[in-house]
Amino acid sequence: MKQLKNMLFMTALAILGFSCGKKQEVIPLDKHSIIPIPVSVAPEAGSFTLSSKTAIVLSSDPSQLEPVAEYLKSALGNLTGLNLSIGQEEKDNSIILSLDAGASPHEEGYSLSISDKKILIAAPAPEGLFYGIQTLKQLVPAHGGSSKGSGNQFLIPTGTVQDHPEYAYRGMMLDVARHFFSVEDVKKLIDQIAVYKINHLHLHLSDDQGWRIEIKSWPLLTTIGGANQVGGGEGGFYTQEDYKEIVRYAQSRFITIVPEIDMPGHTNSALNAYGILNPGITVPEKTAVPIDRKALGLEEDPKATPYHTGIEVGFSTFDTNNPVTYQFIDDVIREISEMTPGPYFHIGGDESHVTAMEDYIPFIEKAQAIVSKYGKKTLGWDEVAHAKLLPTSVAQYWAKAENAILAIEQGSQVLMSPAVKAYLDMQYDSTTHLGLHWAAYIELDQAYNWDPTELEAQIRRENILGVEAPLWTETIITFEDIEYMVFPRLAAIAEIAWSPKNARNWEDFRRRIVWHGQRWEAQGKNFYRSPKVEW
Ligand code: TNX
Repeated sequence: MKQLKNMLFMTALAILGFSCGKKQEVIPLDKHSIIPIPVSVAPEAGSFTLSSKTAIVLSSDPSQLEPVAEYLKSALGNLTGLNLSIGQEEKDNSIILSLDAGASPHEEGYSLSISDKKILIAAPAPEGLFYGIQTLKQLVPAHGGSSKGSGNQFLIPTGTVQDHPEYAYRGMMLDVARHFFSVEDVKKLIDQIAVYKINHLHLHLSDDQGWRIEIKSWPLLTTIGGANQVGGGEGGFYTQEDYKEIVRYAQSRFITIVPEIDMPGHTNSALNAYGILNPGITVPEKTAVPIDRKALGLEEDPKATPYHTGIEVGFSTFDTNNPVTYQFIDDVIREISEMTPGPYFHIGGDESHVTAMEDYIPFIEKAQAIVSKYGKKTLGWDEVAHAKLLPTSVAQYWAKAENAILAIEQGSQVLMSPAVKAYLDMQYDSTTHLGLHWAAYIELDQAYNWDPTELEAQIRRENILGVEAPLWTETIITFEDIEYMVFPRLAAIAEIAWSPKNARNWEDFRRRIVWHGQRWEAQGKNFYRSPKVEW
């Protein structure tokens, strides 16, 4: 009923807008629904008219500005149906993009100034312009899809926004190992999370059930190790070309790909392919499926393990005492690092329950040294803090605060992903048809109402690199499943990562998210209508 009323109201508004042209209602800038909430917003009385006459103007080095200008053009086109021109000549009714070192003291910051005659987005670097564009998109009164405008006029409130992120690392993780997701799905997700100024996408590329990235020097990893998933089935993998395509696409949205190869545990898919890496582990009998190597024209490999089609964890490990294991991880880390422009390589390191601690520690230290050798910094789940970490290494806090504190005592920073708050695979409540609940049920208010600096006295602001929300995919099969678990919670986590603590407020977030729900609905996104929100 409420939805019907809303629809009638919106239709009435739209008719009013179309027939009266300029008399459309403008929501003033201080009543905005911007997520993540900006550092400062100063409204003015008035509006800018976005129409087919609006031009996008590049006011500094066009080679640096063109890609963001093209993004802006296509984003505004999708929302409104307008086809804006891009040029270098400034006139009335322009959206000006300007690289300007003075626009913000922060390297990722931006300023957005909207007057009756022009919109100026200025930033010291292209990523700042991109973030300014995300903010501007949220001020456009059209949602795309069925709520696209029809070549008319769109009024944007005047005023200024000054903004920059709280944390340098604002991330999401997608587990493509339990279930595989196509390059197209990953690109769609990249577009959706870029809206919320997320700048890292961590890909969990290997686990017991599947190996998802081509390694040229160990080809069976994908032909054998990639051909399985939770529940059994064909699995899948990225060729190196696919991976490079994902990296390039992410770069165009100012998102850094963080590749993870989980080790020494969570490695059954590598042991499916190469028995030589196996110290003698087996797969839980209930979920083991034998592999027919003959059918693939391969020799028998008695030490190779069967597929694991279940979701139990902690039973697998590499043979940490065999030199071949280190040749193997050297090749894997080298090949992936060569394709990865970002600074991090994630070595996993979680839940290695069958690796003795005296084997685990030197293994992590050797893996860390190989990551350094290939020019990357090590990221690892919080257990890696048992080893001697380099100061450049980062521990990802998911389970144990004492591990995070161990890392901090060694001079490392931590990435905050507390499972009880930030895990996107946790059910919203006991009725959620997807997800797990071993850590908690996480409703939208619980995903929002926490701060990384308030969990433990010893984890202080300066120890925190940023925040990441992981999506494990034991129960997640389709892209619609991803959307359901990610939205709206990722918007909450993104605000924790971007916005200053004192600007955040649940009641206000709860109001602002409604507008996002309308846009998601117009775009056909399968999001969770949390009962905590009056959608
Ligand atoms: C724990 S979180 C895991 C994953 C599972 C996840 C399910 C972490 C570092 N390890 O292997 O997928 O729980 O919620």
